[in-house]
Amino acid sequence: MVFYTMLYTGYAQAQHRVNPDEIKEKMQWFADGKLGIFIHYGIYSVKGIDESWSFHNKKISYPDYMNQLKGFTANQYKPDELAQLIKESGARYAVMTTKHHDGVALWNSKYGPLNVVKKTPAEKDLLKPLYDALRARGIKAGAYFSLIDWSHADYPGFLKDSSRYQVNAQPAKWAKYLTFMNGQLDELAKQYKPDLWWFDGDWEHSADEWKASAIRQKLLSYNPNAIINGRLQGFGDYDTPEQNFPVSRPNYKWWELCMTINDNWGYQPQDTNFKTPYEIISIFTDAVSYGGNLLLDIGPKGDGSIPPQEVNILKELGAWNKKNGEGVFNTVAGMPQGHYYGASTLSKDSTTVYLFVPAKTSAPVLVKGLKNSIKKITVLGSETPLNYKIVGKISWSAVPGLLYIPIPENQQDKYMSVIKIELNGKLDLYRGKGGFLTNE
Ligand code: JFZ
Repeated sequence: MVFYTMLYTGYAQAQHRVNPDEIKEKMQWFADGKLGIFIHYGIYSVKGIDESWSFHNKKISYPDYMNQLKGFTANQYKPDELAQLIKESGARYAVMTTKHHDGVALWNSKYGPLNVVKKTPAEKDLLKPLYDALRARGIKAGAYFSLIDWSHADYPGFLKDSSRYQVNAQPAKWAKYLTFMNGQLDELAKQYKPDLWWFDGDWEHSADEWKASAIRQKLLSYNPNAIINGRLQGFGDYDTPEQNFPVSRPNYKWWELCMTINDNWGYQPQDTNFKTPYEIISIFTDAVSYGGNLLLDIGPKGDGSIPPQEVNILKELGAWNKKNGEGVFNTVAGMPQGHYYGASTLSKDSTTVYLFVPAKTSAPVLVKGLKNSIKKITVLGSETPLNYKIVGKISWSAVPGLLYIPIPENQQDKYMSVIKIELNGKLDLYRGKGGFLTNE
């Protein structure tokens, strides 16, 4: 069992109450999986406005926001096709919004009337068929769940400048909310058995107020192998540096960058600021080289169809993964900075280094401080061994020479080439400051 009382100060907020040694086994698929697809689907896609925040921030009135219920048909929602697209992208897991801060549940919750089965023309459970379709393809199924429910009469928060009550003034009301919320979590746990819980909105209340420890314990009692993200006030298993790309390698053992494919989480027709496949691949490989995952978000339209630009990006990413995935999936974080000016990963047994080289390059790639002798160098997608040159090796010094690898143009990937360096033995790096007398 995981224990909660001890503070692991070396770890980030997200998992500072969880001992990483005790969750190692259940985290393995996540560590190996590297790529997840995040789906923000909800009534906000009808008008194409900010998910929940649009009424909270008073860009639209609450009644007008809720009017979107009437237009939410989901009549082009095709879970099998969506799961197939996710499979094609190369992703190993998917996280679906089961309920956003607006409180609209995407399943027929018996707790409260606000769900798409009871309140929208969609009149169907959107979760079950998607989770089934994902699992049929070996993709892990995750549930995004907002702890915040700005629509619920027993929830304190509502609009940005008005709330219903204060928790300490009305503890019984807050207890009622927690009963409701936990009821929904029980339903999700029993009916859909998520492999991963992606909580959101923990910032509105403390761990004590949420009873975060009890939530964690409860969910793990349903499924001890469920993974919990880092937004449960310290009771999660991994960290989520949202949108912000880390420049130095995060300390925590497991982390995931969640990122929109354009500028918004949900569908917004005016937002055509899509990231290019190259940008996404470079961000993805950079995250992986730092030991992290990418959770790439898409936003289906109100009718459930996926915008064609998003389909295209996922397919391009998938084609790249198909050719180059060996350097990404089931690998571990790459060499520390200073050896190669770019992203790298290692095979689990650390006898192979993968270098990520942006296309197109005419200059040879440089690796510094590699003590191992080299067995073979190839570009993923080709069997032909590459020539390489060791420069500046002084025969009587322990300091390794510089490895230069020219990449033939006809073997370069259109987005990002992956250079596979097979070593004799496990990776052994010279980390010294130069000089010729010592190894230091
Ligand atoms: C939250 C949601 O409010 C948002 O609508 C979306 O669902 C996203 C995935 O998560 O937004 C956040 C949450 C955390 C931070 C910023 C926005 N944060 O930690 O900086």
